[in-house]
Amino acid sequence: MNISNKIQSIILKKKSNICVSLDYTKSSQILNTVELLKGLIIMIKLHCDIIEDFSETFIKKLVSLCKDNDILILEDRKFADIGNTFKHQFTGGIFKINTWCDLITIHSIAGDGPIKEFAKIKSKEQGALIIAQMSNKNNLFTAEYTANTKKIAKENIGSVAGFICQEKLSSSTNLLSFVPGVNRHTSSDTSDQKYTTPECAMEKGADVLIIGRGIINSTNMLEECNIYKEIAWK
Ligand code: 5BU
Repeated sequence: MNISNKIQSIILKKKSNICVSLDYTKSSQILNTVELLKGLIIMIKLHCDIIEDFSETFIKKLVSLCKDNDILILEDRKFADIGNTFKHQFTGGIFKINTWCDLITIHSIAGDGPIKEFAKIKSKEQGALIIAQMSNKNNLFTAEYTANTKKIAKENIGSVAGFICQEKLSSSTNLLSFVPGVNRHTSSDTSDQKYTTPECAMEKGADVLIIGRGIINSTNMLEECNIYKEIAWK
């Protein structure tokens, strides 16, 4: 099964389209939160390079927990370099992202080079999300850049599973829309993040909602996650 089909089948099975962004610095926080929310979410998003105690033992535990509970792992590495450097960043260093991720994020600023490289080295079930729009204020994305990014995605269906975006960008079931910057309580953070509500993101055609602090900073994560899940499912 390709990754787009797998995502859709998990969404239907778990009646959820929630990806929780686990922007924690300690591996135990990640494992504990997945354990708590495992029935409500379909995906977790990581920034592996902010985890202070990243280790092989941790990632093995995480992969096994996620596999047992139909949770996909998205590494939000935002690759943006030439194909050859991408290859080393994806497969090498201390993270060896290719050995544990289901999905990665890639910028299209370098053109289709990194995507083409990814297609060569990825496993059959891995996919890339291409960043077509961002949520924060003052970003440099333009309509033309987004249109060119859509073109790269269409030409690389199979390795590209969808977009990181703020609205639905394709009617193809092979190119899903993943929307970050979702929060039901606030419209911004103390930095540059801009939030939309879960209702608004769904109205604009999101397939998957990516929610970080809206859930992980809540005093009752389970309840809060369930509220997002129910709003989006409705
Ligand atoms: P938050 O806590 O819900 O604000 O976290 C949002 C996450 O999504 C965080 O990990 C960001 O790096 C990520 N993100 C984003 O917020 N906006 C974007 O346009 C992209 C990624 Br691309």
